[in-house]
Amino acid sequence: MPEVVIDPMSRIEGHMAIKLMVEDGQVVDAWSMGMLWRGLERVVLNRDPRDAPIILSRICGVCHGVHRQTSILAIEHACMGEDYHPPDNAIRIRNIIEGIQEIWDHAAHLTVLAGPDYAVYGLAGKYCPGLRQPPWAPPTSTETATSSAPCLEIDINRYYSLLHNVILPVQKLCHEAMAIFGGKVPHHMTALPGGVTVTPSPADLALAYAKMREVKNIIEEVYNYVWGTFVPHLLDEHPDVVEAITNIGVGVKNFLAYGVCPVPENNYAKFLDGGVIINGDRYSIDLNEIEEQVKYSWYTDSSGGKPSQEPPPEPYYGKSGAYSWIKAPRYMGEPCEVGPLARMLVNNKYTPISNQGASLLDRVLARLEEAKLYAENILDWILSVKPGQPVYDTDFELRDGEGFGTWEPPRGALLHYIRIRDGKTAAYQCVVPTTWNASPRDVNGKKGPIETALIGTPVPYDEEAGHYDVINAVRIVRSFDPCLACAIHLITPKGEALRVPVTPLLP
Ligand code: NFE
Ligand code: MG
Repeated sequence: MPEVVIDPMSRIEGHMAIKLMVEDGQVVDAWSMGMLWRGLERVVLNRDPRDAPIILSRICGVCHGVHRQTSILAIEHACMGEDYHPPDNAIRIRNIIEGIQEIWDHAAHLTVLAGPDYAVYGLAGKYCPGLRQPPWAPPTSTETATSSAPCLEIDINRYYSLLHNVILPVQKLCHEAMAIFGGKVPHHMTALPGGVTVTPSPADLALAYAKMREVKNIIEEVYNYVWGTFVPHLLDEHPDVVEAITNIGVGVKNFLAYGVCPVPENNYAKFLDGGVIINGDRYSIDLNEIEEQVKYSWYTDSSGGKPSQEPPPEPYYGKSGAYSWIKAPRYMGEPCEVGPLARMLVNNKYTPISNQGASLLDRVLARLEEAKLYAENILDWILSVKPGQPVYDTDFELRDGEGFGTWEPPRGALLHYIRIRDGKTAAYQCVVPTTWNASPRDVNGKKGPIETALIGTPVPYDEEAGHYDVINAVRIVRSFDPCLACAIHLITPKGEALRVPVTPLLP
């Protein structure tokens, strides 16, 4: 049976590879592989716990703020207990930073991480001749799509126009606004256990408000175009395309979200709530139900377990049967999809177009839904900051204990766990969104969400080009917005360069 390997898979954000088994032009099996080994969970051990948020922010240059935030929440829980809240102003400023991160990041997805897959190729699975771009390179042709290819209205010129007139301005405004609250971007530096160190003046708030109002207007324009023109056009004129993109990329149909952004004005209820949907049933989150498995990961078998009990990850490259540096997190033993679609479904804020409850198209549209939600609310959050009121809790004290931080970065549910002993970090674990979505098989052989989503995808053999056309498989993987830097988060603790072949023998 033909094997098709897509490697590298991600445009930026670490090294991912996908292996497909193809039969009769369809994917019949799939393997998701994280091909980089990093290691920040080990780097923070035996250090002052307050180093952890600063070091762990460097897990990723894309969702940088979220690891700092989640680490801070874990430390606050460990030191001050489960019900601890820093001053309301600090919570508001942290929420604003998160909201801006979400909008910026969803725009990045459209800009480089997934957008070109739709601009350069037709939606129905055939690519537009003359517009194919080599991997990792900018498009070299500016020819418009031929009318014979099913490209709808999307072509490379429209993509460039979208990029220059919509997405880059949004990203620029977002970063300018985030720097007002975070001091700099990426890796903002104002949040710390006990609060934040920034005291925005009324003029700062007015400037941030003006920038984010502009962002809101642009996001709303895109949203209105997509729902007012693009989707109706698709449904009316191209039912075959709708059929195709709502029937592929369905996934495991289990969804998990921890919830995010406690709102002081609403008794600290989360702006987006947490919950888990397994086989259609809804549960509240119980962190004890989470386990990271390593049967198919390049770690020693004792490296897995519940996040509060796992030892630091011990690499075992070459382990028999293993094929990824990513672990396999499971909830009640089940693989779960995390991310915008999971959040929107858990919060009843999105109704899937696919009658299967999830699809490639639904994952993309849920991300847009979430961008609009943040853009609408962030203006009120900026207005809610009260200049002159405290931003730091002087009663915060570093104490021994253990704690969880949970949060919702753009790509989904994020958990950090810390144990503090004798004033030092004695144990640390991060269970990261892409670890869930891009996970390999588990002890029971259950595939991860991306692996499952790929099954059944049409991968026709292109006689003329002499290879399989994998664009739909690529789109499905990228609809999860994978970030491998986040998913693996490890470097060698001795600071030595570690060399491994990036295309090892596969099982
Ligand atoms: Ni590197 Fe990240 C987000 C986190 S994904 S981007 O969003 O945490 O695994
Ligand atoms: Mg981890």
